[in-house]
Amino acid sequence: MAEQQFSRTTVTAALIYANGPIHIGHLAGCYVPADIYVRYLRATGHDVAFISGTDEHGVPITIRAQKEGITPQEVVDKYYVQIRDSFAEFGISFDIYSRTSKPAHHRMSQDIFLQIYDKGGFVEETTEQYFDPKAGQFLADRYIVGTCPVCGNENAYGDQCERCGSTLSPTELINPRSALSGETPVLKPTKNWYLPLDALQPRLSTYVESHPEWKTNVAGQVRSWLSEGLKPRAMTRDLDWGIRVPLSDAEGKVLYVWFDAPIGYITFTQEWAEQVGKAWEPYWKSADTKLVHFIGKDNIVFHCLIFPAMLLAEGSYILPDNVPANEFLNLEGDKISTSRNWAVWLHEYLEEFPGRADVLRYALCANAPESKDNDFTWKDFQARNNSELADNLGNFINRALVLTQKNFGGAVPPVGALLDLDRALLAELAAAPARIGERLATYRFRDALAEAMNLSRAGNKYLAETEPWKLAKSQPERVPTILNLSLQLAATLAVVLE
Ligand code: B3M
Ligand code: ZN
Repeated sequence: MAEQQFSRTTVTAALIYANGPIHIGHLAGCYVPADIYVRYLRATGHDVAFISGTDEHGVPITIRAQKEGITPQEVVDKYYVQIRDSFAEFGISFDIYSRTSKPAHHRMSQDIFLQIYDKGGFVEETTEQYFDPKAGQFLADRYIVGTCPVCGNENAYGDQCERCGSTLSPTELINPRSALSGETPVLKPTKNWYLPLDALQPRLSTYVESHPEWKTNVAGQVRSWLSEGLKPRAMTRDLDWGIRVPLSDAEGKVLYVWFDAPIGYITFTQEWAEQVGKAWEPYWKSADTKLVHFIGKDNIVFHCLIFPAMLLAEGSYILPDNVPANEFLNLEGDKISTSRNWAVWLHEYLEEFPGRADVLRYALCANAPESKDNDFTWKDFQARNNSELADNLGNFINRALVLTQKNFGGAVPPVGALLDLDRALLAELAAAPARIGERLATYRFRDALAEAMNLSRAGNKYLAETEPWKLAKSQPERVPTILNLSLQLAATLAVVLE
């Protein structure tokens, strides 16, 4: 579908759990590329909605609350504000940054659940689930840990193994234990509503096959899940923190957090559209809308298979056109970890380097884990700041502007007769925006940035070859042309880097 013409683009960036601050791994994996893509679309005159917010349900929130000795509501209130403010200061240009705890989102999630339910889209099933008698509650998702049946990781969660990426059900874990009490849980029957991913698999396969342009790291994961065969997945949970299941026989049950969270993209689009006086439906229901989800690689299955399955079951929504997920960014050779406090936290960076958000944006884009895991090191950050931003880009812009100031009082001088090297530079200038744009449009942000920096390099080479600072006496008629072209290049750099 690469050639399809779209009238508008809905761009989402993952709804991070409001259970901790933002770190550079989140930024490199999802938010910086999403922001670059949106800025590119806006700059080229596209109609775009850039949607994000916090995910405020699920076990990650209640576990955090237990750790901090506060209520789940206090957890999400605290981190929502911190996350929202640090993104704003960092310059991520969301159209809306909302939260899934809002009543409108509860209603939207329940409506979509009921739409699917009324169509007979769920399979109702009573199964034996793990229960912690000591804590007196069922152990969903991260409340239960055990050994991953796929890779042997001893600390896999009940819903997913973070080491190998497999999606799991609690009963698949070997040696399960409660994350609440550490006890071995008992099995107890309970009723839940399942999305029959097995029955939806043929339609999901057709959908995935219609997108051969997906990144190889994304397509590879998706194909491997499909080839293993999808299994029904419960969309409800026996928990008390979350959105109530809107059925009379579902007392004490909430929607699975991965059911309600992606619906947040829809709710927030609606909230944004109301604020700006637009209709929200075209952004989600028109075939000429391109829907793009930016996420990290641990969220691929949910965005490429489970959310599309929900949307197919509901029936009135478009499906994601692309899910350009990045891989992980490590820090100084070690996996970033919130629990081990091994991260560069965005709010701390902004305090330590006031006014220097763009240096971090630059380093994270230049070194983005687009096709494989990558490493962030402070040495590399320093080198990029000094030799790329200062010595290449800063040096060129500085020389072009200072020479213009000195020779022409800051006014743009006229172009005179052109030499071959002037024409070559103009040709490079003319070709650059399309070449960079083509890379941005196809989610190759590192390449796009490298091309922009090559343009700056070409500017330095041009100045080194023409040496306008030496020509005031010998060839004064050349100086206006050289500086005019240099300023054109500086302006182009400003636009493409913006
Ligand atoms: N909250 C996972 C995470 O924070 C999850 C993303 C939801 S996107 C709809 O990493
Ligand atoms: Zn595993």
